[in-house]
Amino acid sequence: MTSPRRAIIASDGVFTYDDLDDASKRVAGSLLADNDDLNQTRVAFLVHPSFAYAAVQRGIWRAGGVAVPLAVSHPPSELEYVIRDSAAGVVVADKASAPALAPIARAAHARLVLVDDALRATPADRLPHLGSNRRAMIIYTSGTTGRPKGAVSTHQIIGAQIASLVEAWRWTPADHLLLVLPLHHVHGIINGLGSALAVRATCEIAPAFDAEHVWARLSSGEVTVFTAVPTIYNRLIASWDAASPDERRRRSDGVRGLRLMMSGSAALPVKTLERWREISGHTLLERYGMTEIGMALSNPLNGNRRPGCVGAPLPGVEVRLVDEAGAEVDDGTPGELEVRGPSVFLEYWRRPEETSAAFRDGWFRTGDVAVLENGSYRLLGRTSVDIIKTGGYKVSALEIEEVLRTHPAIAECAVVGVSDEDWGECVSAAVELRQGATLSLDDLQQWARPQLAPYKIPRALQEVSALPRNAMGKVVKPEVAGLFKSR
Ligand code: MLC
Ligand code: AMP
Repeated sequence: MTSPRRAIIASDGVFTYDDLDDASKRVAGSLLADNDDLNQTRVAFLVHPSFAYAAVQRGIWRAGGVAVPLAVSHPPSELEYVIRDSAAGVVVADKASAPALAPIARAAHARLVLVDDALRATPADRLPHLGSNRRAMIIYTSGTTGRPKGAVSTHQIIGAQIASLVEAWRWTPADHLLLVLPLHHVHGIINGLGSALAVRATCEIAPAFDAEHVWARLSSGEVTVFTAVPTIYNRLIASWDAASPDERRRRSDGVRGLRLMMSGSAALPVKTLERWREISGHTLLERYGMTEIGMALSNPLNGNRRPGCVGAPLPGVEVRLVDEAGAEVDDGTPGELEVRGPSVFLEYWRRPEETSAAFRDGWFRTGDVAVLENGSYRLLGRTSVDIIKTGGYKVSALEIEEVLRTHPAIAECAVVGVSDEDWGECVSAAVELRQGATLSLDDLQQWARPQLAPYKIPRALQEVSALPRNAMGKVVKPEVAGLFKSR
């Protein structure tokens, strides 16, 4: 007799698909209490990457709720923003996050549920019928205006996003994914956990990224699929470089056995792609996606993966490149990338105007500029200078500036992304100080820590007597970025 298929391997144990079914029914039972259906109540949850995370996510869905994943790395002020903005009726916390979440949930009049209690609850005996057009998930994402917006997807949209990847990358039940990404963004949620569980493969979840642990697992011969951001590959390369010759050989021999290694969420430097190929024998499959659309473009599973390019549309996805007036451009001419199809999100939560501004004639405007060259798209940049990608995280310069302006020493500031080999871009702040004030980078970072996620905290600080401005008085961001590059 074969042993039952392992669904999840994580720090909280090894679990089968039956275990996951049972645990998610218990979570649903706990969430439903005396109700038949959560009727799209938002359930914000902060559960470290683990089996419990998957059980809670699925339990919320089975109870008819909308899953709102919270970020493990976020300080209380950012957690509170998401809980309030999503108007969460329930907040689910694991042991580590309960102390921070309890007062926030209380102040927001949301019911607090502890994961351990939910996993021990009586399984729901009757689960609601879930129409596929119901809202299922809200992922918070930074944009060019204001604070992060909640991108809403339905069960149908999530299904379409996953089905496209399963088809393109030929996921099968024999796959074994090593998942090291945070679970509040699509890369980890859809490309990782969602795809693996959709085909009943094994998903091995690391509590956090650790280069030595990842190398041990990649060279074990058990893992078949790995997906990560370029910064993670840079870290793995640095770890390989630091290893002994024997260890390097062992790692390189072991990693060759994987069937698929992917990179995304930020541009993969050609240097990283080439170095990884030398070390592992794999040409990373680079693909392009976004919170609002899931994945849109991918290099081929079989066939030529072109360095510096993100490939062609994934199954079910339509893309076009347009000029500023919305007219399609010719091949070889740069244009803004627009996306259409069943995997595009429904709306920004309770922001109808921003939702309608994000679409043009039914096409979602990504804000990314690309060019089509010999059938493969190459990304050239973004339409806004105020979006920064650092370590694969998207952050809004404007949001950080709003916070920095509340610092008592800062009169005015401008935040930019400065290119960086390790992080892609580094959050950097130029500041005009108030008369007589002084400010060190270290002091600024300490001060910002309770208010901003670690990846939003400035890594470079430049004091200026006056920010560079144009004739209209608007800060010229490329010139601000130049201040850091010239240092
Ligand atoms: C953290 N640190 C940073 C930083 N982030 N420094 C500069 N820039 C950043 N962006 C600092 C911390 O403050 C800390 O400093 C030190 O680095 C270690 O922090 P950490 O939190 O432990 O970082 P680490 O684990 O090393 O994180 C690196 C990482 C992580 C690459 C593993 O950034 C990560 O998981 N990125 C993936 C993000 C992701 O999944 N994006 C997908 C979005 S969806 P100190 O001084 O305190 O030691 C999307 C769509 C798509 O984009 O297409 O996929
Ligand atoms: P997010 O909003 O966090 O989902 O990030 C989406 C953004 O990440 C996209 O709009 C792109 O700017 C960027 N991105 C994703 N994949 C790639 C890639 N392969 N190359 C360059 N940029 C990418």
